[in-house]
Amino acid sequence: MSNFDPDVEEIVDSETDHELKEPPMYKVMLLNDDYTTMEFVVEVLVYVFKKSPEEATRIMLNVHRRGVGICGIYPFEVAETKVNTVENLARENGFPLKCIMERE
Ligand code: TYC
Repeated sequence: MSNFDPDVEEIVDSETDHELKEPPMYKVMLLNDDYTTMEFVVEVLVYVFKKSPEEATRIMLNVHRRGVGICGIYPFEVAETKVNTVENLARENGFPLKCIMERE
């Protein structure tokens, strides 16, 4: 009996491809809360996520209305650094702002 299974072959190929060419990407998201000021969230989006003030305001309002919103999509270590930077800035400024990452 042959072990050849075209579906398995396909999966192995695409996993190998993935590791060689495309690092796994992570969505970095802000969560809404009742205490962090809108101004601080906009500053974080400009400073950490390099958004224009207009785009930062749009993302902040989206998070404010919907509870969660995407700030950007990055490789693991970049995403992790941004999450840590946001949480450190929030803590230093006395805000409970939460930033999370999730594999794409
Ligand atoms: N809801 C906050 C307020 O009304 C603003 C806010 C927006 C907080 C986005 C966190 O990720 C956030 N001051």
